[in-house]
Amino acid sequence: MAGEPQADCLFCKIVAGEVPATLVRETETTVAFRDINPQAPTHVLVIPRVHHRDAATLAAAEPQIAADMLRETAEVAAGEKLDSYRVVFNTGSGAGQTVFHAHAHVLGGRGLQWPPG
Ligand code: IU
Repeated sequence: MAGEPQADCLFCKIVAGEVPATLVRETETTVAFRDINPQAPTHVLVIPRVHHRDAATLAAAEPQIAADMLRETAEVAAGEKLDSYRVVFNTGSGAGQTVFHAHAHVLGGRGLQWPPG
């Protein structure tokens, strides 16, 4: 069921503490941790505790938690002392989404090109 933990979801396991992650921040509704394969000096993922396949699905089903996730990206950036940073929601495999639990990438600490690849 939407929102319920999924047994085969890596990020649900991180939320449950069953898979280790380097945590950066936690709130009642979100968890932020360092990406295992960082693409910038700061590369943190902010995820909702509830399971939805992507950020759009989360926003449609639980908009307050989507807002919490977005607010947390700014808290992460402030905590990392980033003046400039990028927030990315890869949505769908064609856009590079590989983990189908909603997440925001927070990237910073180097110059970022536009348009992205
Ligand atoms: P994507 O937008 O779905 O591609 O992002 C998934 C991210 O999860 C990706 O950047 C991976 O490096 C990251 N990740 C992780 O941090 N820890 C893991 O155990 C696995 C993936 I698998």
